[in-house]
Amino acid sequence: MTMARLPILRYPDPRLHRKAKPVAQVDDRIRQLAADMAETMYEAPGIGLAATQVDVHEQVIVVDISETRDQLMVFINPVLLSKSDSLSDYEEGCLSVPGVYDDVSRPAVIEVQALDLAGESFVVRAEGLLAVCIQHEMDHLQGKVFVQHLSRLKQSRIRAKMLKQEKDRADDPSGEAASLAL
Ligand code: QAP
Ligand code: CO
Repeated sequence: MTMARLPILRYPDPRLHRKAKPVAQVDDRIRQLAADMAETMYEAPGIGLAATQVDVHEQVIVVDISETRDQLMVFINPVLLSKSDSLSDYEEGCLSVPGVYDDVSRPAVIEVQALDLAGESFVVRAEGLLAVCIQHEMDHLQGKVFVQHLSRLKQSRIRAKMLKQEKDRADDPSGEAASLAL
């Protein structure tokens, strides 16, 4: 299977707010999507990516929080079975919001059921960074970006920062020349 890097949507792209549909069948098309998403995540580099971020509105998530970058987890049609009452804060970031990091409070422990690449159901209990990452990526499938957990003031500052970044990239002729030279 040959893998490809996919373009990542950047906040405030309205397509990040679309709600993903369940995968009807775990077939080669979905396995290819997951492989391409993994390639895109590893190259970024990142620890999690949702299909929504590559403009595919189906319920697929890839996660790898290992230091060695060889513990890929794929969640298809993930469902939250349970969440702890206790919350925990973590400074999150997102490949769709580059350069922005802020604390988000979420349930500390979760239980998630999903399908794997063979279409088999599995359940995972997660805590710590894995719990944060799975919840962050499941939010993407609902059309929610982590900045939406922050205050309206912070959201409008982040939006302005991202729009300026986008403008600066468009105005930069060297970036253009560099990509044309490839
Ligand atoms: C979600 O995020 C996450 O701003 C995955 O310049 C993040 O992989 C879950 C990244 C934190 C739990 C904790 C962000 C890369 C990667 C950036 C990512 C950047 C380069 C984010
Ligand atoms: Co994200």
